[in-house]
Amino acid sequence: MAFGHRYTGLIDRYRDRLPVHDDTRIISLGEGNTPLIRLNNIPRELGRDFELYVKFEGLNPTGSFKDRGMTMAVTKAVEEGSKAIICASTGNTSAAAAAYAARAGITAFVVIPDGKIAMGKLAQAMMHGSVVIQIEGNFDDGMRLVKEVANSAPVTLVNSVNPFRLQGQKTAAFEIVEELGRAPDFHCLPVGNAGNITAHWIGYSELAAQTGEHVTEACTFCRGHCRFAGGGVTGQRPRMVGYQASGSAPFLRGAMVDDPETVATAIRIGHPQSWDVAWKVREESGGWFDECTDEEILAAQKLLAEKEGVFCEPASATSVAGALRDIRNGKIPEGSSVVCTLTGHGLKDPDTAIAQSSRTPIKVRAELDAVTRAIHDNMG
Ligand code: AN7
Repeated sequence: MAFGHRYTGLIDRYRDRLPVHDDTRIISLGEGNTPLIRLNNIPRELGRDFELYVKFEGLNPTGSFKDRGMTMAVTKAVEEGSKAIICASTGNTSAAAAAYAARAGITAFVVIPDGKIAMGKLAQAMMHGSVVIQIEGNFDDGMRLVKEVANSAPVTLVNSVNPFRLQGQKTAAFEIVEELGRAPDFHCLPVGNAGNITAHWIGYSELAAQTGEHVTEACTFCRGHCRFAGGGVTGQRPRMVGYQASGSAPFLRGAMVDDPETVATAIRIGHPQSWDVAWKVREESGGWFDECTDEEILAAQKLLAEKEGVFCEPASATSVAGALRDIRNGKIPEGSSVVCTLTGHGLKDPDTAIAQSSRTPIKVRAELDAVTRAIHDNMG
């Protein structure tokens, strides 16, 4: 990078591929440009030959991939003259909405399930000055309510049903292809509303359209926003694999789930908003959906933290839990390149992390011999 070039966020970087004008006032916190980390220790211990990367979206400004969509949604809301935004959330969308609203100088209303969002996310929504409405219900109840409210009240809905959200989120696929020089063979994501898996497919599809041959059927995945609207694609794209938590796995059940439950509260969602389109992603990409138990999810979270130094939140680890299982059972063949999205940072949910850590702090007297003994006893 040349000296004096400041990274100013993904809209600025990809403005030719996003629905903005030259004079659009961009609301950004420098989101995007997250690291694609190649895992070393976990693959070595597995003894299989494959390239496994994690795209660490927890390093976005508010600690999750939601910032990619929120910079677009809030930029467009402001452009359209909106003075307030609203969302339902399992926590990360509300954190992002609160931060970008603060940046824009507008009001954010966030509707969250009472007692079911991680502490860090609640702290963010409160600290950024959003109006936090806790409902005695789950995310799906909140979603139903905000959709109705947004019909009558002067507020812009910024959940992923807002098409600008997915436009922002598709840029993660651009970054991956730029770094690898090609699309990976498999891309694994945790799935809640299935917005992010859809957004990635839009991104990969747009890139493939640039390099591949256009086919005649319409592109399902641009919703009229991409430059390639009206032309499908045949260029190289990954197989998209979506993993859900077993207690919240409508894509596995083939039907909505009314009482979703999982330790991975971010994906405690039973009525996905991108239901139809996500089935199309699976079909077009030749991918699949699968589920992981809470135990598998937490084990993967811990494995990443202990073996690779990467601390993601439980929901994010679902992608790695599922991918490792499918690498072991050969569904993902040896020699493949695999990208797993780590959607949010581990600091979001300190309670769950502390509860499942292998090591608890050792309490000793504040004296040299006590500290020395603690070191001796715990060497190696
Ligand atoms: C860490 O914040 O839906 O399949 O309200 O926070 O695009 O829904 C969060 C979702 C994965 C699932 N990982 O993404 C919300 C919300 C994390 C998340 C997902 C979420 P989608």
